[in-house]
Amino acid sequence: MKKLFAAAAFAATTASALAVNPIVTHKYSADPNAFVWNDRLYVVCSHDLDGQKGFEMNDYVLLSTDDLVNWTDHGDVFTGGKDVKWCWNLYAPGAAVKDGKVYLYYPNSGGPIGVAVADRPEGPYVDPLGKHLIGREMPGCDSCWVFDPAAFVDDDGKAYLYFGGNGDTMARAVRLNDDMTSAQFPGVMMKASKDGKEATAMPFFFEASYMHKHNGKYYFSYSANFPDRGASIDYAIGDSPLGPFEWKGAILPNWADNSWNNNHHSIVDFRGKTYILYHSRLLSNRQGHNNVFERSVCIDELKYNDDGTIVKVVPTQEGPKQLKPLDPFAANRSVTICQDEKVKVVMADVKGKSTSVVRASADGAWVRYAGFAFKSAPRSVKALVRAKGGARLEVRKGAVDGLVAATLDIGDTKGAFAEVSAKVKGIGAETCDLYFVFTGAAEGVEFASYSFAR
Ligand code: FUB
Repeated sequence: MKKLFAAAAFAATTASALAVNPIVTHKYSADPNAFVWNDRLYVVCSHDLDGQKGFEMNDYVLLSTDDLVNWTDHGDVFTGGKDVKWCWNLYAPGAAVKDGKVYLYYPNSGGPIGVAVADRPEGPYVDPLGKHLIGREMPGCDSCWVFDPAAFVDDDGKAYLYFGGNGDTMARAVRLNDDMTSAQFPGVMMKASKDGKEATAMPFFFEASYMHKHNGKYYFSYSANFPDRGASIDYAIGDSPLGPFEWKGAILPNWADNSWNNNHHSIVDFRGKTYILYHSRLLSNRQGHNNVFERSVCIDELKYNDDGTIVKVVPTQEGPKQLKPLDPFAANRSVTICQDEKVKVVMADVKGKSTSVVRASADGAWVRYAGFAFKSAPRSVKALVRAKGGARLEVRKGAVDGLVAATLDIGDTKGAFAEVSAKVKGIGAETCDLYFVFTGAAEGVEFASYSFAR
């Protein structure tokens, strides 16, 4: 009996300590560009396709979080050929928030770069120019690759766009005008001194430009080349957004799970701490694919030394600590997920509104929600679901094979979303993770939201 109890307790602890990197496990995501909107952290990412054999991406995925552990998948928010007519092959995006609007900068693969505007991170995004904003033909923009745009808005409101790739003389920047949709030319070449020598180029620069500010200093970071630096994320510090800069080495050396893969990052302050988001092959490796084109976004904390240099980041599978618990009694979206298996997130019409929902179509498919704070014991749980042919949804505590706290029987909902509910047993006033496990879901269940009641 003692042994059984110990095993259960162990299962519960390991369950909550399970990896939260990568931040999304039901799809591949890359090139994370993070920004804060209404005190929530958003990340717009390239959307690597399952099994892709090159960079075939055609849309951007939007993820967001309030606690750094459970991430909302808002679905694809910007699609080449649809939201923008002249651009199909979407490589790394850059986003910026200014005066209550979100500006999205996007390259058509290796260039040129366009801009789209929205009133909120989820879009819809409108391409106001109908053509590119930055091209190689523009003065001072003669980079080999006019891509990987990163927008930076300084404290004085002045904005800049960084871009370029494929060589240490290829990093470029332009000033953006106040409208954020036009730029001032000529562009300038980004340079940094190294070992006290005069700055003639950006040492080892390859791609993935990024700019952030800390304590009045400007940090230009980028993915360095493969032969010299193994695609590590390097950085240089300066006193102004356009330099001069001094090269400081690696922020994030490439790690074993991402060896021989490219990398792309962004750095963001959120609720008093700084985080770096980057991609890696971690998920593809776990699945045994080891596909360099199946990348996944990860997050870790970034710290500074007293002299302003950055403490090298050691990538983790655990990621940062959860900032706040989930409220089980609130109306929770099914797509705010810590981890999952055998599910997809798809768009569905839920009560007249197109929204992202979880779709399970395999037996044993599950979704993990981490860190609920039950202030009192729940008596029931309800979920909004749509199913063909019926299925069962078990709510399990602490682990995928943990205690069954509730079983929701889902009948055929005849094409519409319908509410199902069940009694809850075995959850007290406590903090725990919950796993929603689907059985008999072969014909497909869509799951939109849930909440507990006392
Ligand atoms: O995702 C396609 C390309 O790979 C990006 O534009 C580069 O930064 C690299 O991450």
